[in-house]
Amino acid sequence: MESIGAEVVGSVVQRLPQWTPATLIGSGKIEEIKNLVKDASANFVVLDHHLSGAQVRNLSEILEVPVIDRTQLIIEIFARRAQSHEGKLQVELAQSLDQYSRQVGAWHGSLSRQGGGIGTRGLGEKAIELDRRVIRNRIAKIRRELELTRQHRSQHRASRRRNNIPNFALIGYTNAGKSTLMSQLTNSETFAADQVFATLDPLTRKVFLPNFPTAVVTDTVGFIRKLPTQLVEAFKATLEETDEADVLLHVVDLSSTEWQTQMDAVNKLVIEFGWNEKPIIHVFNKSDLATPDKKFKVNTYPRVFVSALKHEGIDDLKKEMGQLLERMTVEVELFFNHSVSHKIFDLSRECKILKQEEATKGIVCLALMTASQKSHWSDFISR
Ligand SMILES: Nc1nc2c(ncn2[C@@H]2O[C@H](COP(=O)(O)OP(=O)(O)OP(=O)(O)O)[C@@H](O)[C@H]2O)c(=O)[nH]1
Ligand SMILES: [Mg+2]
Repeated sequence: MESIGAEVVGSVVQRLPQWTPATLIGSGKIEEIKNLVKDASANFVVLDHHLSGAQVRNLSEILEVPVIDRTQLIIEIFARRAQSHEGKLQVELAQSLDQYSRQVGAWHGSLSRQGGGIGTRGLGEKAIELDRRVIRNRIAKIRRELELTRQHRSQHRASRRRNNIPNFALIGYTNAGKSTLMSQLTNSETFAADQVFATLDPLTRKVFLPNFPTAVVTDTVGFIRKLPTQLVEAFKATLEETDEADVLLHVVDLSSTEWQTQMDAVNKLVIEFGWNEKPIIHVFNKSDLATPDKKFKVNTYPRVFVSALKHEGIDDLKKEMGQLLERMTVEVELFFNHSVSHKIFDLSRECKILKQEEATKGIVCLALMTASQKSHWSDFISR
């Protein structure tokens, strides 16, 4: 809540054995919340559950303050963080998709209120139909615009791919310390802040690893439990960047009391996005704050304990990253005619050259290559 500059003045919990269609929660609970709102002079109420458009309206009417649900709160946070044109477009798409789904709810709501089915279409419904068309058009327009920025991005990606530089993607629960770790790994300034979703745009930088020529690291948007589907679609571009990654660095905030739940939430999303085939290094961060006993509870490998803030364990992490890439490579022999010997310079920037020898008509190189590097250099591979 602090993320939108709000302060929590009270909270109530209700387990729902059954729900009330018009308001989700029962009238007793509503009364309790209403008193709480009055006592604390609260400005608005957030429900950690999905609400239909009709439920939002009904609850706001009864409680006499604006009511938002979990999805709207998260989109609101995203909206406040979005900096770039693309980030703003993504938020706009999420908002429109959310609005659209609520309109669908409103339509069903109005139908049930009229007590009718087919053949009882009222005036209100026509207005809603019009609204829906406007939103649908807007969604289509934003999608087109986003598609353009995506194409632009994939061209960038293609040029990076031309170099075949191995790519690590930082993933993890929001606020785990991905951006802080990114700047420690790449000796750069990356925007890190103690707020959820500080990073909305993917960002890629070079990292220097022991035993490996070049690799890049991409910082991404943080994950959360029950990620609203509207946001998954809207932030697809960010996720696509991770799609391309050779290795994932799953950053976990070990100091959080929720670290296991957060880790599970991220693991679930990794499976949902189909990234579970990728090698993953688990990075347990904020070890400066974590109690020592927590380390013993960690039984995930490969793993590294670090404190991005205090620059502890960063070299261990780099070593692990380098070793993993090495394990992903095989020895390949390449032959370069004298006329193309300048290519060896490009090769040396991408992979480790173990041996280089003059032959009569050219130069023979022995290099360590990843699968994608092998396919890129296939013309020169002699064995
Ligand atoms: N004590 C401590 N704090 C850390 C450490 N690493 C990061 N932080 C703090 O944790 C907060 C979140 O860090 P970020 O790097 O912005 O986290 P993030 O994962 O990029 O967050 P999102 O972009 O919002 O997903 C910041 O206040 C950091 O200073 C650490 O090792 N120890
Ligand atoms: Mg970040």
